[in-house]
Amino acid sequence: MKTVLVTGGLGFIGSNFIRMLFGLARGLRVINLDKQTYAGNPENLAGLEKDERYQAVTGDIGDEGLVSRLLDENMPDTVVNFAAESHVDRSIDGPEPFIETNVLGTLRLLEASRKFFAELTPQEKESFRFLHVSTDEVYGSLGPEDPAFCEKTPYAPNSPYSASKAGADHLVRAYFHTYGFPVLTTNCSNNYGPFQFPEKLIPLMILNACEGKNLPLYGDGGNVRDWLHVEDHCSGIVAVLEKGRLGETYCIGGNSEKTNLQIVDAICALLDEKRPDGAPHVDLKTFVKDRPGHDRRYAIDCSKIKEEIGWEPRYSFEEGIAQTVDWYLDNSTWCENVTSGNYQRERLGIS
Ligand code: NAD
Ligand code: TDX
Repeated sequence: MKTVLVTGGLGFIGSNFIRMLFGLARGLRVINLDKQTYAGNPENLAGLEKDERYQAVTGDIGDEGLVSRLLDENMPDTVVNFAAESHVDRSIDGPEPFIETNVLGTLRLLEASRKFFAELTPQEKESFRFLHVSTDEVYGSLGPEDPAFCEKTPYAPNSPYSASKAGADHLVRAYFHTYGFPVLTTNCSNNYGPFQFPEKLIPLMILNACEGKNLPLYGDGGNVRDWLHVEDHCSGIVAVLEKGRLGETYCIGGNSEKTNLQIVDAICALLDEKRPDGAPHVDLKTFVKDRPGHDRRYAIDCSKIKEEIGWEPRYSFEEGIAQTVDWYLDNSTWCENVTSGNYQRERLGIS
């Protein structure tokens, strides 16, 4: 990798990925195309603005003209697509932006990239990669005794979010089979770690608990997710870019299945120790109305990426959650700017 076009790099995973890339290779250039939706936070990459290896572009992956111009001007050898509407609850309230960005946006990004690829020299074609970042949610929901999802599991998306990601995955697959466009797809489990927007379970619970607010558990709190530390996810993506077989998909998981109750209990226990507040934090747990169509269990079998590529997660859940709680406690300015909406002031032109 020499020049990488990253999309959605101001979000949670994309920003962690860009920081990891710069840590891996000094000579690398990164162009970050991000629409700066509510989830795109320039503070996630604070300090990089003046780095000449980094260029931030505000724009939409669905703007094919803009994507074509960025490709022609920068001649990347790698495109990594993180850009998406990513929150299941928002997709239930309003599915359309999910189709716009996740399906149509991905299509236009693919189309611009395919046309760019067609004009490359044979040598440039050899090293070009388009990696699409997807989710385990496309496989639907598991029963308690079912084997974990793997690359052969049939698609069965249950939410507008997962349906839109499934649509994008199918387009990516079709571009390989129809046009010979060099794609790779990764389907990962629930990420957690630094810089995650506090609409998602783990940061929401940490910040609510710190403020003495209720910790809302949907349904009976027994839904299971397979938690993957974001650094492990990003190292998995790098490994797939380096060693993955074109046209293949790779499942990336954390080998850490937990119920939502176990997650909240773990966070509360850590906060009792690090931020004692009189009463135990678990007293804030509240059971609320369930999410419609709430998938019961996700789990990933990562044998393929382990056997073919040699990747496996490094973080245990206990290590990862302690590091994550510490990060939120140590980064109160980032947290305040996110919860107050201040991180959007510049974009919205508010002085
Ligand atoms: P995020 O919501 O934190 O960030 C998404 C980013 O994409 C934001 O910076 C946003 O501004 C940008 N964006 C949105 N629409 C855009 C558009 N039309 N054009 C350009 N940029 C746009 O998401 P995340 O949690 O970092 O997830 C990144 C990717 O990983 C997504 O594709 C998501 O589906 C996938 N994924 C996430 C998880 C998870 O647990 N967070 C798990 C599996 C897969
Ligand atoms: O307040 C809450 N209470 C609660 O019980 C929230 C926000 C969530 N939950 C539950 C719902 C899920 O069972 O916690 C679990 C995790 O919820 P989210 O953090 O919203 O994640 P999930 O719906 O599992 O989807 C995430 O992982 C897969 C990401 O948001 C997706 O982008 C990714 O594809």
